[in-house]
Amino acid sequence: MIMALKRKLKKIVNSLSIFMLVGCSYYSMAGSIPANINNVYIPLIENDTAEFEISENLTSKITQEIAIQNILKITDDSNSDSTILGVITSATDGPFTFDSNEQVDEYRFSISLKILWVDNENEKNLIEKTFTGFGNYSINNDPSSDGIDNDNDGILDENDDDEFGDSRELAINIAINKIASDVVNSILSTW
Ligand SMILES: [Ca+2]
Ligand SMILES: [Ca+2]
Repeated sequence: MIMALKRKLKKIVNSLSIFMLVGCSYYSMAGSIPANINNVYIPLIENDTAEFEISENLTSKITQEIAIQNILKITDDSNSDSTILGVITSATDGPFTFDSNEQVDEYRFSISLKILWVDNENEKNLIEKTFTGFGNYSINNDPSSDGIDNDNDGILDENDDDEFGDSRELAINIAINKIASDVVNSILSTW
């Protein structure tokens, strides 16, 4: 199954290069989604990184967001109208900012996910794009009192209902939620 998907991915990437050579735009078939696309199959996102679990969490979050937005019917049948293939190409976790004593002030957890949304009947890409999400955190303080706007929404610490719990775990979830929301917006923008 995975091998078949990989072959398919490779085939798509190859045909994509040809498109790029002849100068066609490869991202987004702006305008309307093909009438033949009613459902989507979302296999487990591949993980090229050593960061375990984010693959399952990303896959279920993206699936959940598509279901909530009621964009496309989710199917577990690979003979679907369309397929979303994802590969986590990087996951980094490290010092992001330093204070005046050169001590780490903020850490940043960052994930990059390459997404292909494929029209299976016509064997073409509806979306081919890399999405990035990140969350900032402190290893010394709780997210609700670390002075960091962890989810980058302009609301800080105790004023933000989203800033609580384990700081690194929160940063990972923020990154995953951001990517899932951007993927859904990207699908919607092809309408
Ligand atoms: Ca915030
Ligand atoms: Ca905070």
